[in-house]
Amino acid sequence: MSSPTVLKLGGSVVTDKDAPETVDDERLAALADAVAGHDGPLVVVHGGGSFGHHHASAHGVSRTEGSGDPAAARGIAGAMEDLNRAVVGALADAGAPAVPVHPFSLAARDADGDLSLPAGSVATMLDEGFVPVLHGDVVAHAGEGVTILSGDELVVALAASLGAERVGLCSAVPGVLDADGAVVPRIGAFDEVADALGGSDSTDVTGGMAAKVRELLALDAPAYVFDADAVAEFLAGGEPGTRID
Ligand code: IP8
Repeated sequence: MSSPTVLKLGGSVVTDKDAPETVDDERLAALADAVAGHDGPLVVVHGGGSFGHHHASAHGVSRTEGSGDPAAARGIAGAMEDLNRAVVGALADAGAPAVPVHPFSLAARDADGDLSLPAGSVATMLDEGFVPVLHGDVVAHAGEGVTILSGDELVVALAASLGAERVGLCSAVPGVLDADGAVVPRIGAFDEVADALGGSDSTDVTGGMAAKVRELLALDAPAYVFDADAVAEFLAGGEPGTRID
């Protein structure tokens, strides 16, 4: 298999984040057209948006706070399956050979929180010409029941194990922004953006981007952060938004 491209569609891009369990059909259809036009092996990962996050907070489950309640696991996993069905359906309607992959059935975390994600099934799907579509999910976590597995963690794990050629993160922002709100074109080391992203110890909102940049810097493949308008450019081999490598 030649090296695949890994593309994440952020939850805020494919859903209406303000309305529980609502797909942004128009935006999703436009993204699906861009994906269907791609030539070459491609893995798609999507986030939770107004599907997963709503159920995760209702059940008090996060990346570190687990739950042993099977109803919590079913509720979160079920909502994400619903969103995945919508994303796979839109990609199929646009002509992409998309197939669903549910990470809850594949992955696990050990007691230290480290993720194992066997990627053999995804690699074989790629060899067979499919576009596997994974999503943020719950994951069985030793000693915690289930915790949340984010789409970003999946992207990093898959890019490493599949030897990805390029990684794209499509989110609500046009790139990693500096303190003045301008897109940083290229990041080669965390120090270059530590101030703008709130340093290495911050958590939550800014910590999200800081943690993402750190993880993407650790990959062999170049990663790009861009918004929905730039997906076609990225898939055509262009360099939109922020390049991280
Ligand atoms: O939106 C979270 O994935 P993310 C998935 O990529 C759930 O952080 C289930 C909340």
